[in-house]
Amino acid sequence: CHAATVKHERRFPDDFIFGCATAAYQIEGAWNEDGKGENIWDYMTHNNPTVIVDQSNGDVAADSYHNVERDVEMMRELGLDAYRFSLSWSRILPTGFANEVNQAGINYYNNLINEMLKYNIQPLVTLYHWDLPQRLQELGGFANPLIADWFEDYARVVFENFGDRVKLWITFNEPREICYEGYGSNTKAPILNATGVGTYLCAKHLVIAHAKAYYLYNNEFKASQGGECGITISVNWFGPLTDSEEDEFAAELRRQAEWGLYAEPIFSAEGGFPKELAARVAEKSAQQGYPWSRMPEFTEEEKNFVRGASDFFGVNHYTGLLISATEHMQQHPVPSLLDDIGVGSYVPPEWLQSASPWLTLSPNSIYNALTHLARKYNNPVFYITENGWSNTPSTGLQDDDRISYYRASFESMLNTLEAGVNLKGYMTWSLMDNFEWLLGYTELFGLYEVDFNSPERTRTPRKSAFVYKEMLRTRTIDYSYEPQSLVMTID
Ligand code: GBH
Repeated sequence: CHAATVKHERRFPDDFIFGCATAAYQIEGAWNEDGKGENIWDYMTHNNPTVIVDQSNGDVAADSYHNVERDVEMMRELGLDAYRFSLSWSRILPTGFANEVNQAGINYYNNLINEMLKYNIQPLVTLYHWDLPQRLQELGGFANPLIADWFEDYARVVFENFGDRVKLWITFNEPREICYEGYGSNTKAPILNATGVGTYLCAKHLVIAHAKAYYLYNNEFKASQGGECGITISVNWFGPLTDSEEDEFAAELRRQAEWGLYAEPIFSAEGGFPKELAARVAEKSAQQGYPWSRMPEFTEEEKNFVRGASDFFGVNHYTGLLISATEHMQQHPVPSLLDDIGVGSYVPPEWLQSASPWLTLSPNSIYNALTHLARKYNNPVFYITENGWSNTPSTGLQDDDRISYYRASFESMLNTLEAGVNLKGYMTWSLMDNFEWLLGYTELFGLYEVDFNSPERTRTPRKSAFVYKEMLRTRTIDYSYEPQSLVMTID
């Protein structure tokens, strides 16, 4: 019997969906072409350029608006099952409202979708990846409850135009980044910095907007179109620094503040905001002299409307932090989300560091995050809709750190699958280098390098592209695989 010599290779199931992700403002360019309206990133980068570290913007970006064929060719080179991209609201509805539909915008996305489908590449489409029409921002954006109706109108135009071919919909990309970074601090447009108030208002209105689009799809489109509609939330792993009860509770508070605020109303059995966090904010608000809690309440009707409103849980996962009740405390504005929870965070120096200060390789963090979510929310269908690693422009094509990171992610996903988590797919961030928000073009996440100095925005595969392609082909991790050359072909 040779049982002892049989090598057990861990493999992904054949129907596991592998792909790459991008977002409209970060790649499309053509910011004012063919009738596109202005969005909050156009507005902010044009009127307040110094907020971007290299004073750049997405006016041209990777120029994907003019590169549909090349973009799909890269997907074919990699052998992707799926490609996740986002729609630019103001390219489709220039005023933000559904009074006027821009046919040129519809045509661009039709061409992209049809080109992908020619080669059996499945579209996974995000309706909103941070680029709100500027006029809607002037009316309050996500601080105005009417955003739910405006978003529903937009979603209807989207489902009507693309739903015959798109079967996987994501309403919002990363509510935390929209609400906390955009409204509760100053690291995303519209940099409102309404600390301690903006985050919670936005959170409530956003999850209701999500639910409106979800029920619109469910009630009016699903029967004929047969797709699924979910939301993507950024879920990094926040574990306790020590195994003390205090640290465990501190980590739980941080999880509630980071993603529970958006996940709990939609995916929990009870609905509504996370309890411990809500209690904290109410208590602090009273101490601070507010006549009401800075965290708004849901009516029973709203709670029941939002609860259960998702066919799957999209997770953007990048990294982890260790959380302490007493150590590694930082200063935060008062009031603010982080002051409300008042916990410390720590990153062990031995974790591999990327070009982005916030991004390290946190061991087995996909497994930690997803098994936790699966336990908490009764094991819904999960897709990892982003996961990726940054380098600086000087790294060029030899991106060995990214390869180590992706291999670690694959190991952690295999652990996750073996634990019985209902994980169905995985998208890397990103197919190609792109405009990294406030960091401009100084931190790059692409499997393909983009030459931002060439008018053609030439795309060239990095070493990691070849390794990812091999992992997709074999559905496993071969640590000995080394690309012989960096010449890419379509197989
Ligand atoms: C994703 O967010 C986004 O969906 C995607 O658009 C983006 O390009 C990608 O990450 C890479 O960053 O600057 O220290 O204030 C991931 C979650 C949260 C990660 C905000 C970066 C910036 C923190 N992001 N964080 S900081």
